[in-house]
Amino acid sequence: MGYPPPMDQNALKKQVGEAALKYVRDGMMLGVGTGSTVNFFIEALAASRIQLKGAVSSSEASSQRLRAAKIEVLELNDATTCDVYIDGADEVDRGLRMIKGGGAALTREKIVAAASRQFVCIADGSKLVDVLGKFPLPVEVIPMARSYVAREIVTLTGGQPEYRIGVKTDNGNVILDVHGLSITDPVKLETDLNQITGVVTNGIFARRPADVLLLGTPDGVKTSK
Ligand code: ABF
Repeated sequence: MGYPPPMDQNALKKQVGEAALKYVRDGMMLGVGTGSTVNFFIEALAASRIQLKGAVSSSEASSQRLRAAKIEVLELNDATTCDVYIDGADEVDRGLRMIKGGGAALTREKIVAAASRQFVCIADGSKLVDVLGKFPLPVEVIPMARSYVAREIVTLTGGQPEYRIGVKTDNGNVILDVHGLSITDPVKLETDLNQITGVVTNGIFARRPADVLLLGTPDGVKTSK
């Protein structure tokens, strides 16, 4: 084996989680997403001396971690807007459009992203793709509409929706993961899926893409804007 050993995925996530601190300043209202990369960011934030005005979180899991780090967590309705939103992705393309929702927090993530002035996406290099869709696309659905929405998704996309058994979102809904997509026009598919009655949100983040991507690679953090 060569030396130093190749960085594993967790080391790359940690690297970008720490790099994201550069976008955070004293007095900010910070939006915080969900997932293992964000957990590294929260860890770095907790160890920093940054004094936030407060944070808005996209999941109960992240809220707990923030509170454990003595960071005040506010409701978005009370915070109104966030200066910066830091979150991970399941896939991201070169136009900084993303698939998100592998952790089932897509609706709250999309709301906090929409209410934030700047979206900084943090991801390890394995998440960068030419065309979105290899990662099954999460769609949050009102429970009683599940099979109707699944049939409509097949007709609209030709993909195969799979019910994520045993998962309930923080909003009390269910998730369909759509397999077999090649998303060449993410803005259109994001819009079209939202027209199916019973869909709460879909995991394409293209209408509001990230503003900055911090990508963790063995050669260091690559920044795209
Ligand atoms: C969230 O966390 C999600 O939208 C996405 O599903 C996931 C990213 O995964 P991880 O950071 O754990 O690799 O941002």
